Amino acid sequence: MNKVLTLCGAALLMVCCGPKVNEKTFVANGNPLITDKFTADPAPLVHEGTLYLYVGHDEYYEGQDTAHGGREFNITEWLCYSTKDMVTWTDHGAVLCPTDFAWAVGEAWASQVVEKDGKFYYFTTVQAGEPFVGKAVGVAVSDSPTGPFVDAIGAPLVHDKMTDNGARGWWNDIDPTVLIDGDEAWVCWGNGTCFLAKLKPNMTELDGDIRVLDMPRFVEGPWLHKRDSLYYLTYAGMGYGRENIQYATATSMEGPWTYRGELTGMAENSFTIHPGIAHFNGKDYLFYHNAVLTLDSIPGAIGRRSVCVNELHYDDAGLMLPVEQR
Ligand code: FUB
Repeated sequence: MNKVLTLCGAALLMVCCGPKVNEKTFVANGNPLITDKFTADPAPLVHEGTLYLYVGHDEYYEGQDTAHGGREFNITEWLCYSTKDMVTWTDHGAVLCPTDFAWAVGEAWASQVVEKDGKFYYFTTVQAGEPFVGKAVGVAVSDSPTGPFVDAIGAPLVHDKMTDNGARGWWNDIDPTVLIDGDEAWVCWGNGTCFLAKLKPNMTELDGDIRVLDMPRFVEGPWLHKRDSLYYLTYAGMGYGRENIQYATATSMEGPWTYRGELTGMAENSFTIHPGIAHFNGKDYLFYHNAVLTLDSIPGAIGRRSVCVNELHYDDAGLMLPVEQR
């Protein structure tokens, strides 16, 4: 009996980030959208009349303000929120943690969740241990948008040895975005270099070569979406000492891509910015983050950001109009 109880306890401990029983609701009151936690790297998913929003939980630690080289970020769980009207939101808590990947050794960076054939695939950035080393792209899967998610592969989908060690080296394999386009699925990611590959129908293997897209001033945080027959690649580009959001369009995922310039200015008080785009209830939205929130007297900073959302508009030619952050 004791042995059974011990095993159950161990199993519960191993499920770090399952669905929570104590889901809370809150009413959005402008930006930042989430005001009881620092949050970053928003990734919306619209599914059956609900918008799910996945974010990284930026957590404060002592010494953070003098850290650098990626250590200024401390994200040990990914959170999920949902809404049916962009006003009332449900906080589902942490739905995935890096500890849910046996090969991970550290924290969590940006992600995107997509749905295919009733399964939800969480493409995310994980710090990998030996033999992979460096930031890697992992995939977790669930039957529900709020988890529990489990590692779908048992190893990274993309790791450092699979891509050129160009700009940023060990952390160029971050920030996956996935577009499902009919029978095809594409994954794009990168820091310093913008990588693109096809996914096999199982969503857990690359199909063919990894390509490099030449995106002007590309830094990180790509986001793929399609509207009518136009493809959009929106990303955090280098602005004027800090990142802003820029984008390119193409009439085919095979390219060529046409650079369309800046979509936003730089985020207030934040070196980084990170786009997430969704069409929901007849409107278009751009999610991003800044760092204006102060929590328990701890001010926002590079690793203590806040997710925001503003409406997005297109012109008659399908180009996205500049978004004012407010
Ligand atoms: O949140 C950590 C990193 O900061 C993300 O992976 C980047 O996109 C940037 O927002």
